Amino acid sequence: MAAIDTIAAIATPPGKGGVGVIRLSGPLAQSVGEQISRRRLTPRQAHYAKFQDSNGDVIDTGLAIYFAAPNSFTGEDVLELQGHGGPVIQDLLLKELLQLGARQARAGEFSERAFLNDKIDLAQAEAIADLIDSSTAQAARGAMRSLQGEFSNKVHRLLKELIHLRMYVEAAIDFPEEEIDFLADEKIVKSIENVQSELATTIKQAGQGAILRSGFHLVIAGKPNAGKSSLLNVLSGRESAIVTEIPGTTRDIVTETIDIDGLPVHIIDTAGLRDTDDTVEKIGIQRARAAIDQADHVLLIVDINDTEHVSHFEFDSSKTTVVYNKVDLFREPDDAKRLTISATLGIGIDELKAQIKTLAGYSQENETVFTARRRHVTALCDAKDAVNRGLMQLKIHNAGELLADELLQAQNALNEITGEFTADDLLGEIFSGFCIGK
Ligand SMILES: Nc1nc2c(ncn2[C@@H]2O[C@H](COP(=O)(O)OP(=O)(O)O)[C@@H](O)[C@H]2O)c(=O)[nH]1
Ligand SMILES: [Mg+2]
Repeated sequence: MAAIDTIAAIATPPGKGGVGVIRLSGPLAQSVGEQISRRRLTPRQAHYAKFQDSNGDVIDTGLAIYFAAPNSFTGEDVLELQGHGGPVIQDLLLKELLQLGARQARAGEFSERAFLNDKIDLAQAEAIADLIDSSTAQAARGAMRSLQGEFSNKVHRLLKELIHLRMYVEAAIDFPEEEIDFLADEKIVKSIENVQSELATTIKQAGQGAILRSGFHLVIAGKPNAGKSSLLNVLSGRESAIVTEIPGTTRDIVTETIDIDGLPVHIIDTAGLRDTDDTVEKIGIQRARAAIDQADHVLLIVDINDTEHVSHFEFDSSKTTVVYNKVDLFREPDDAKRLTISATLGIGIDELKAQIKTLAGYSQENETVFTARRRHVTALCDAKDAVNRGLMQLKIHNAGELLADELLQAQNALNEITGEFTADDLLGEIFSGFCIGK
C-alpha cells in the first residue's frame, strides 16, 4: 500500500475576504503546523500564531488549529490555518506548506479521504457538494439532511432487509435436505413485497430530492406572439426577454432560475414555433426543439383568442401542459376547465406556480425531503427491477437460487449509492444471524 501523503488546499473561495482558510490533511499535519507557526500545537485548540517562512519572515498572522486523527473531518491528522483572505497572501502561505512537504490537494480530495476513512459514505460526500451548490434554502436543508445520513439510513435499512432475505434464502438452498418450498413460505413473499414498497417510496423521495438538487427544467414553448417571453418575465419578476408585438422576436434561448417555495425552477424561454425562411429564426426554432426534448416539462403557451393550433409540431403529451394566455382579451364565457393566464396583467400566475410545483412532484409540506442525485434514483430503480425479477423467479419457477441472485443484484445496486464494497460480508451476516447447528 502506498504511504498516505499530506494534502493542502485553500478552502475558502478565491478572492478577498476577512478570513482565508487553508486546510491540510495527512501525517505531516502537526509537524507542518508547528513549523509554520513556530509553536507547539495542542489538538482542538485555537493558537494565535505568526505564520513564517524558512527565513523567519512573517507571511501572515492568524489562527492555527490542529485536529489529531481520527477526530477530524477526513479522519486523518488535519491542520487549519485561518489567515487573511487575500489571494496573494493565501498563495504565499500555501507555497510554504508545499515546501514543508505537503502536496496540492485535488478537487474533492478531502471529502474523498473522509469517505475512504469511513467518516461519511458516498451519498453523504455527494451531499457536501450539493449543500455548497444549493440554490434555494429548501435545497440547502435537503442537502443537510442527506449529509446527516437521512438518505443513507434509508438505503442501509433496505440493504439490511435485502441481506436478511438473502441470508434466509441461501441458508435454505444450502440445506436441501430440508426441502424448503419457497413459494409456500409466505414469510419470503411478504418480505419481498415489503422491500418492493419501501423501494418504491424511496425512489419517489429520491426523485424529488434530485429535482430539489438540480432544479426543475421548464421550457416555455408555443407559436410566435403567444406571450412566452411575457410569461418568462412575469415569472422571473424582471424584463429578461424582449417582448414585442412582432412575431419571431425571441431567437436565442433565455433562461431564468426562480424559486417557487424552495423549488428551484429553470425557466427556459424559446423561439416561437412556426415555418420560416429566416435563417436566424430557423436556428432559434432548432434550439427550441432541442430544449423541448431535454425539458423535464413543457408549458405550451396558446393564445386563447387564436383557435389555430400548433399542428405541425409534435409534443410529448406526458410532459406537456397547455396554458392559455391573453385571457384578458377573451370575451366569451370560458366553461372549459383549462389553465388560463394573462402574462401581462399577472392573472392566474399564482395558480400556474402551484401547478408547476405539482408537475415537479414537489410538496413543501413534505419536511422529510432530502437531496439525492440522478444516479441514486437509477440505482434504486435497478434494485427495484432486480427485486421484481426475483419475485417472478420465485412465483414462476420456485427458484431459490435465481431469487438469491437477483437479491444480490439489488444489493449491489444499493451499495453503489453508499459506495460500500460488501465482498462477502454476507457470510458474516449468515453466521452471526443463524444458528448453523440447528
Ligand atoms: N393583452 C395581452 N397581451 C399579451 C399578453 N401576453 C403577451 N401579450 C402581448 O403579446 C405580444 C407578444 O408577446 P411576447 O411575450 O413577445 O410573445 P412570444 O413571441 O410568445 O414571446 C406582446 O405585444 C405582448 O405585450 C397577455 O396576457 N395579454
Ligand atoms: Mg418571445
